[in-house]
Amino acid sequence: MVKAVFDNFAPDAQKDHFTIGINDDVNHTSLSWDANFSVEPESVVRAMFYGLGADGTVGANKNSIKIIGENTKNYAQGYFVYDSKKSGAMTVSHLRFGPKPIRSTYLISKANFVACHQWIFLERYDMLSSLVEGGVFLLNSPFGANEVWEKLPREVQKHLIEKRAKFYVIDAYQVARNTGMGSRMNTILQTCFFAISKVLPPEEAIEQIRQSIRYTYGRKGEEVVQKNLKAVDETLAHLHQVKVPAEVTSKIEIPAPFSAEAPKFEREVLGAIYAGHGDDIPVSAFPVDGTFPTGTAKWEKRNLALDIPVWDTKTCIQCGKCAMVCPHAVIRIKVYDSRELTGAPAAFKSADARDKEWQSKKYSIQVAPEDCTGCGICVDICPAKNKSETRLKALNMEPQPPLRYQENENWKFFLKLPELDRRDIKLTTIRQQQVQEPLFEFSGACSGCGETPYIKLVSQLFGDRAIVANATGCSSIYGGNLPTTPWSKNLDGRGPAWSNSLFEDNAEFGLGFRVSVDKQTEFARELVHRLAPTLGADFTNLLTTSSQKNEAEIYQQRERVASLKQQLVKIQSPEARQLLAVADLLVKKSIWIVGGDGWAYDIGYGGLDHVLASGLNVNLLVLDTEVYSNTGGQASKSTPRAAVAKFAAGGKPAAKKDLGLMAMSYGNVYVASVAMGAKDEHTLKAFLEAEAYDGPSIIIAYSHCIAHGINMTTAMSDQKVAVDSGQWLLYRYNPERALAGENPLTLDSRTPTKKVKDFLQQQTRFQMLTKSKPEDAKRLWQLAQHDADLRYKMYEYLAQRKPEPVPAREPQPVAEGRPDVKQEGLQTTTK
Ligand SMILES: Cc1ncc(C[n+]2csc(CCOP(=O)(O)OP(=O)(O)O)c2C)c(N)n1
Ligand code: SF4
Ligand code: SF4
Repeated sequence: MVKAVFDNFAPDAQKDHFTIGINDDVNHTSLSWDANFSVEPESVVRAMFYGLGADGTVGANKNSIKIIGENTKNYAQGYFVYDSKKSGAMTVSHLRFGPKPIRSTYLISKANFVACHQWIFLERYDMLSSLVEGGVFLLNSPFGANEVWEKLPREVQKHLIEKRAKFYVIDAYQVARNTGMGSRMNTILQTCFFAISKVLPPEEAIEQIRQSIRYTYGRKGEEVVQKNLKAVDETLAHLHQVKVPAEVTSKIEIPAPFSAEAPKFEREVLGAIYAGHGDDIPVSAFPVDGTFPTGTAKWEKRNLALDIPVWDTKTCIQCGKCAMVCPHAVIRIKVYDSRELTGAPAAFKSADARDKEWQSKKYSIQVAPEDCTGCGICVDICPAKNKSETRLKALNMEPQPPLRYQENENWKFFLKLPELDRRDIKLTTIRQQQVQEPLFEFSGACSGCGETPYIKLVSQLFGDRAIVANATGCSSIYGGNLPTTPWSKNLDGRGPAWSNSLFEDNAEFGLGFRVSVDKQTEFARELVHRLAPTLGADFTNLLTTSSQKNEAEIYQQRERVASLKQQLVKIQSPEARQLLAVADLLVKKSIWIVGGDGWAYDIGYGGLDHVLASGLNVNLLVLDTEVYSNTGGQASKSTPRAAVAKFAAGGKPAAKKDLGLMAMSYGNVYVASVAMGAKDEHTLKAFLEAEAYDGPSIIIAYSHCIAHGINMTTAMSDQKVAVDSGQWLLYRYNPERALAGENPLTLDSRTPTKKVKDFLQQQTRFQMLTKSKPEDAKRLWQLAQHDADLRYKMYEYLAQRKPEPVPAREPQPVAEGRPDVKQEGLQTTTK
């Protein structure tokens, strides 16, 4: 839990300036705010605002503090409480204003103003328990003043009646839509606060908001300013007081945080944390060894989407692209026998499977309506147009609320349909591969995140035998932030094992997994050999030498290991007991070392380089957002020239570091540079090759991010411009090809057909400079074009070079203390 504190923000009488104290990283469990503290002077306005991460609530409240602190005699204070999930989690702003210095160094527990900026919170949090008698409740509601009462949960009605609350509603989303603000409703609700609370005379407050809009959004252009001003003007006409009836009439109950179907630990511990009651859980309730169950994000129904995709079975060409790009693994595909449709809900959709190899099977695409974030990426990427109505595709966004319950039933039915046998799925085409079950689902990444589709792909392809080392960054936050994790398991209980060590040592951490797995595999093989007289020569041979290079062979090895374990329990010997403990290590494991560019290019680079040089069989995945995304967008060595980022406010003066080229210089490292939105089949091929390569592999994956200042809905298809302009290259460097006498480098990008500026002008991170420093922007944009031209020519040259004959592969350098690997070299490491 992180709190930023703006304490006692008020004019300093003597010096005529303002002081702000910012106190980050305050662990709120160390503070107490029990009832004794909550006796505060009546003259203090105590307001709590419940918002959604990145919906602008916190920003608007900081702005309100400034307005009050600068323009009234009041002192102002703010605490901002948010968990460390990515945007989309709840934020609570605690604001105090009063005529005297505010000494309350704790959160508000008795508020006289509570604002709920998201309707969905009503069924998740008991927000009104902190409202004092006669207090105000402001609700952003899709229902008007006349109909809202019946839509409230019983508990909320009860609070409003018992506390004799003044209740106001506004459909802020509607005002935002009408005024061209999209879904940004922060200034609208801020206006409501000033209008109701009267901390300032309303006209004066509104003038102050107007001024701060001009100041804050001026850089973004007059159009943005005008939209915000219009939103403020329209607000008061849509703000209505609701007459609170005398009786509770609602039949709607606030549901338990996690469904009753969830296991006990998930319900009682993780569910309680999710509901905000983590401080009440005794330490004894937590796992002693720090391991937590996986597959828990599925209980956390965030219900964020205003609109969700709806499938048109007739228009769909069954390409699988929607499932591939979905950042949250929310849209899924299954192929199954028609008899499975018995008992399907009436609204459940299916079509005949089109793929020749799936003749006579049924095909369904289904969305989890309460897990979808409404990002719209799947619809944007869908290539199938409805011929009779060209504005429509095979997927179209439609309002979620009327579909929620029906699609929930459909989702539950869909989950029960059997998965296709992994051995029967052709992995080289997306249309088939995307049928694989994702074992990374419903992550709390920002809506539309560009990193998560790559991780999901790893989980589909190798998840049932993967071990993941995760560097700190967005991927560790949405990957394993309490209380839940999106890393999950299949029906057989197999799924990735995941851990996060540090930002700076992740590559070494993952290398340790490899070394440890190899050692245990070696020990298991040794024990099998010792037991050969009992197990039989053929079985011993198969168990210890199977190459396990595809799903069918892995399946066979799992069968062998299962049979081995059955035999071992009957053998009374120390070897048998020891082998039982390590027998699972006879099945190939896939080691993934995952992190962002801040880790890979900068802070973890030394370790990453060491791991690449080790020759050991690991797969490094660099989620390249070209900034430190998790901490708010600081420049890394990956940041391209001309981009504005923190620590590069005047535009990054230097070119992006070529990490791929550096890795290639070893000669024995598999290197790929991919951009899923530009060429998805290429991404798939690179992931398969990297994992199959018996040595170190590194994939550098272009990942769009909210930090780029882009339209996230079209971000995947916009990746094409990055590649078409030469700003991002697609290539694969496969040392196996060198061994076969071919050039190891394949340049998969075609000669650029667009200019770099076509890419740069799509993104605020580049455009900002054209407004603030046009001359610098011009120079840096020219240099960026030059960078791209040079890079393309160099890679073209390298890829066209006649290959030099390569001598037979030498044993690779290995870490000391690894005699097993030293003897046998690269070939012997297991995956
Ligand atoms: C040694 C160290 N320095 C700084 C941090 C704070 N920190 C956590 S995540 C992060 C940014 C990660 O950026 P990146 O690796 O690019 O991953 P992204 O968030 O973009 O996915 C930073 C600076 C840390 N955890 N450890
Ligand atoms: S709208 Fe976004 S989250 Fe929802 S299914 Fe489509 S891609 Fe996934
Ligand atoms: S990479 Fe960007 S979009 Fe994805 S979770 Fe991080 S900040 Fe959000």
